[in-house]
Amino acid sequence: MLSRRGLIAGAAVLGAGMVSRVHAAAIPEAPVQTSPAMQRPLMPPDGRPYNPVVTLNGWSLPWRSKDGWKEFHLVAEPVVREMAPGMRAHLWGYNGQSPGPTIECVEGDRVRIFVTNKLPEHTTIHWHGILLPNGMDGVGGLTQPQIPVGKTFVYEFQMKKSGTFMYHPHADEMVQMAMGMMGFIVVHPADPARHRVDRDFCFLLAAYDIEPGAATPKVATMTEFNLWTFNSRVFPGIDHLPVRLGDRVRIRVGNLTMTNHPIHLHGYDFKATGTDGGWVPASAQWPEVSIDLPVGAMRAFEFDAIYPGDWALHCHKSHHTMNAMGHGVPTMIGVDHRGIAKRIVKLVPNYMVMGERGMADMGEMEMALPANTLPMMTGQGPFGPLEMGGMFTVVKVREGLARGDYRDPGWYRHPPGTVAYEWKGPSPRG
Ligand SMILES: [Cu+2]
Repeated sequence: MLSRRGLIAGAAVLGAGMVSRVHAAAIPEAPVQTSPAMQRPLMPPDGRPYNPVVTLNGWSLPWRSKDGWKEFHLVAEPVVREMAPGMRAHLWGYNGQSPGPTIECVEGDRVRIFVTNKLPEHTTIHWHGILLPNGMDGVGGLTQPQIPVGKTFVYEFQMKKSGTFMYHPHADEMVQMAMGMMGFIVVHPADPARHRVDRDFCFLLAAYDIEPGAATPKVATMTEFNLWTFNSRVFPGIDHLPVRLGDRVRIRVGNLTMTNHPIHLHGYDFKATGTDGGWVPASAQWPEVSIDLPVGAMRAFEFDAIYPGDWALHCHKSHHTMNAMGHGVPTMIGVDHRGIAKRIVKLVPNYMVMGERGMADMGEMEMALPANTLPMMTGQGPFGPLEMGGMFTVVKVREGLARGDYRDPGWYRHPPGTVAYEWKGPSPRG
């Protein structure tokens, strides 16, 4: 059994040596998720009740209750993440996925998190936004020794307040975060009636630089990323958000990229109700239709889903709704380059000229791409190509969905006479 002194001393003392010698049998198993599909919300099997969140293209980590503690086990390791059908990235993550599983618990819970390092280098975990003892803060070299390769460290703290937080390494950060190491933490209110919503979604923003045809991110990239992701997925691989008409909806977003992302929801106005600092009092909430996610921050926003339809949810930086190959393409709008193209094709048989009328053609073009590469603009909607990529998905508000049903309800069927239509009268002059 853990001594009282061991409990207090925490990570530094409960190094891998002690854990493996004394507590080997006590380490909870580390569940692994191999599918990038959204898993059903994890209803708490024990402990105090709460309304679980849904992680886009992700899952929540099961725990074990032991002597008044909730015990979780994270394994830092290389993973293969499908970013969208047709492209797999070689990332680093936790328990089989990047991002790692969402950790859910309740305000007041005492949590013990075992962290096993199966990476090729040392790591730590920092618990972003959580109020905890200094020695549990996870800053390698500052508050604890690094977790060596092959070792397990233990973090123990009590969740002082509810809210939206995240975890990520504080060791060789540039590399480890560029490789996808991050995860979500949701601490539910002790009273489940407080801040209650019907559907509670969460995802992290992450950016990668993976050359077309390659699978491993370039870790030294600072600004020129080419894959802008929700939970390490890009459109059209990002889960849609199925919502029952009338539901109160919360969307929690965290930003672990190196730039800001104005996340825009169509069809609704909403209010920011939380940050990683805590809940925003009602008197301080104002209406928005876009919410800017600063670097290293979380935002939660809420709305009543009273308008049925398929409503786009995306980053408003237009380069962030494209996939790789979007850069280095000259602007050719208005340039008649047919003559030039003919001459180039004689020299370079597969040369393709594009962009004379804008770049929308690319959305429907079947271009030859290197293996393991997604088109820059892609996706099919009920009316044709969507011409999107990157940070784009759809909130699907529908009548008659069952509570807790997160299956894709298909495309919205617009009532007759409610879709923009072609003018069939006389042509305008000019
Ligand atoms: Cu963005």
